[in-house]
Amino acid sequence: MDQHYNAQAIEQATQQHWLDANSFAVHHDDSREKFYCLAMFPYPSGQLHMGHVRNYTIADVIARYQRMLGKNVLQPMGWDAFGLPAENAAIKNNVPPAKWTAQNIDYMREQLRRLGFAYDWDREIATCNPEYYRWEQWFFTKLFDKGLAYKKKAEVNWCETDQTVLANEQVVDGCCWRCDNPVERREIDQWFIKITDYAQQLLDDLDQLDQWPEQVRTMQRNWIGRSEGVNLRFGLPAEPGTEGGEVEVYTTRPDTLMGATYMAVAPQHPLAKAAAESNPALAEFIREQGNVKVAEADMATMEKLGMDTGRTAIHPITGAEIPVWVANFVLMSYGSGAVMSVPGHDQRDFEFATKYGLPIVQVVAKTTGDTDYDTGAWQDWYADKQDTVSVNSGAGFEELDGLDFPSAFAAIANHLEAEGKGERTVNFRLRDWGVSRQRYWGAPIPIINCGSCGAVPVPEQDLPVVLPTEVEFEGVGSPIKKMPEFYETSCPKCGGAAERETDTFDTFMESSWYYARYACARNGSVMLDGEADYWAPVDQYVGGIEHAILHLLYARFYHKLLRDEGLVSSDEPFTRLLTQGMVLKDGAKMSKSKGNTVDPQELIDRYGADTVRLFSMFAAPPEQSLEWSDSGVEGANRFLKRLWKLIQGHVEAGPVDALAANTLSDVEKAARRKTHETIAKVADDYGRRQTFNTAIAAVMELCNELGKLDSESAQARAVLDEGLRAVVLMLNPIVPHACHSLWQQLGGTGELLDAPWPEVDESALTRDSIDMVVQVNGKVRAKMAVPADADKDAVEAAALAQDNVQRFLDGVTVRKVIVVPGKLVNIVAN
Ligand code: L3U
Ligand code: ZN
Repeated sequence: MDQHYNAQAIEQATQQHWLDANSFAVHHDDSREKFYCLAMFPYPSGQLHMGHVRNYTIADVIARYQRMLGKNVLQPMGWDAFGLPAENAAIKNNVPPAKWTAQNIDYMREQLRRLGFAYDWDREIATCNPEYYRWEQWFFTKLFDKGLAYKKKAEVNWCETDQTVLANEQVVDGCCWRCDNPVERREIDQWFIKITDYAQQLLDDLDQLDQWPEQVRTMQRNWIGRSEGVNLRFGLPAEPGTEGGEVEVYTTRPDTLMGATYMAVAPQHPLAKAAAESNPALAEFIREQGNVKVAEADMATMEKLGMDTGRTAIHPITGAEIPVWVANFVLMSYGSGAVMSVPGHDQRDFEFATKYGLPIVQVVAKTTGDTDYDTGAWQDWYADKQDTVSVNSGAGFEELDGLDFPSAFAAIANHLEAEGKGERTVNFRLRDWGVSRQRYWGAPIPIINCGSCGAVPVPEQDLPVVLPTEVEFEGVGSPIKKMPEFYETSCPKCGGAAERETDTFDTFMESSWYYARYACARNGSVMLDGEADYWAPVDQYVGGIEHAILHLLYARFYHKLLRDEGLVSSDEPFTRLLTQGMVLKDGAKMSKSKGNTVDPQELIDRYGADTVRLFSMFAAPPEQSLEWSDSGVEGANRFLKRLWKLIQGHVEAGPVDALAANTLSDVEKAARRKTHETIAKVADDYGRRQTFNTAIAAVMELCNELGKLDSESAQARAVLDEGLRAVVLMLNPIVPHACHSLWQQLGGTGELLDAPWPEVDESALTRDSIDMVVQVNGKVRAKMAVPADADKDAVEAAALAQDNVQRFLDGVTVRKVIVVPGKLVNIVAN
């Protein structure tokens, strides 16, 4: 045995052993419970970041722990290989994205191996391989056939710098999530997938996900944004040159309809355009607004501008005529492009009305708290619908006054429905998923555009549509858009000349189903086979909170699509979710642009993988951010050295007697109790709480305790032996290389990877005595040890007998003695 802890040698030998034994390859096994543990696969950006190390260590610890519980554990790894970074690097360094990506994958794979992660590499996938994306293309044609994929012209977020369309979610504060430049809006032909058809299911099934962080479920709920409201119609009187008719609006607050004092329409609304024909100023305003490109995310904060159309609309209940305005914050692409404005109870409408001198009417009053309504200043309660009643409903509608929100909602909705002027409707904030990207480095959209047949899906036998990888970049545009040999083709339907779609898929398409493909990664004849249904759903998913909405929602949606295609039978892809926190340095997020990164490779080279793993698990609970600390890394390394020395000393002292538990001294009993208490705690920390840092702290404490045992006593050495074996088993998920070696040195049987998790000996947990606190009138006055089996009277008597307690009871009368078993005694006296 090595005198000193030599991490590099130990880790190399252990990894070679795992490699030779193919230790992490797994197969279908119905005799054991399966456990599928997955960490979000990386973009092959070049090298591992400390954030990756943290993410993948957490998942590895869980996987290894579950394996010790006897489960059939799958932990795969792969590459989210398409996307902008490869393309940008290609443009910058003049290397084709395919080559750049392959090099990065090779380097990062080596780094992951060096960290000792227990991956079944036989299942590795890279999403840029045609063997992978062909199935995505195939599935898209299925969706097309079902009417779930469709093409439409739509206003999109356009990044001029990256020359691409961005999903709403990729726009952060009005800027591109990648390059941070301001985003514009444009009209362009796009492919969409109908996630809105699944909005209700996606919402309802959140209730099943009781092992997800509540925060993530809330974010998804808000993103889906279900609302119950009313679609209602205002009349339009005929005007010179127009016939009149109706304008439809949607509102979630029909209870405030009596306070609608004007209507606002989008600049592109037909009504606005018609009115502009005889109103040059209005025409100019509309033209100006059409030129302003505002990202959707900025709509809420931008300056609100409007102009009167001179037209009026007829209130569906009162018949009153209200003015119709054009407003820049009303979007043609949302709903009908028109809204009813209730300035009394909507802040945006209030600001607009104040600015343009439109009437503000209070129709809802607060029944609790501050209830003064002042049209001169907005107060947040004006928008409340709780503890409120309707007021000022107007002559003839007095029966509405005094109704609370649900009753007023119902009364008005009923009235509108009876009159044929509106219907109750459920609305979602969620929009269909735009999957087209005008970029090169992605999976080609398997569609052929034919002049006579329109969009025709590529037939199954012609898949995959392979992305050419021998390409040259001129500027940012996609090279395949300039390659006739790629896009010139013939129509599968009519045989005429036709052109391929040159847009590629959003990379979230690949990451929406990769977890299922790992189950049958090498199956070349189908997308998913029975193995997918054996392994899915993922039992534990680990990844960053930045994916709380997009990726996790798309993957949930995709899983339901796969289910409805008969490819899996579960409803949800990820049973339990852990979202790990950021890695910070000096309080800031570690990032290349901030120049505050710590290269994990340097640390591995210097201290070894186990130290890096131990530090990243010890420094913080997984869901919180981890503050980088050099001394923390050194501390982790020192602990491993001490553990190594402790076990070495023990082993060198020779064979150990059998443990005779009922002959132990008090000190030995206490040490043994600590061992078994720690086993129970660590199991709970790993399994239920997932607080690996407290587990490590408990093991460290145990090591300290064990180190104090008398090395001359045979039974003390037996206790130590039991304790050290438990330590090695408990630390195995976190520092598997060192533990592999230590296990052998301790004479542990079999492969540590599959050693069963240590059992808690309940009899070792019993205590002879318990430490209790004694208070007099709530102040601690004494500490005492009482026999563990002492009854209440005995505890009371012992408490009263304490010297210091007696001192405080001098001259007063004991009124009451409260005993909290195992903890404290409080004596009330005066
Ligand atoms: N390929 C995507 C990705 O995020 C994942 C798909 C499933 C959509 C975590 C950090 C990140 C994610 C602090 C970092 C995992 C960097 C892979 C990464 N990570 N920090 N790929 O390569 O936590 O949250 O960007 O779970 O600085 O590592 O990240 S990735
Ligand atoms: Zn055709």
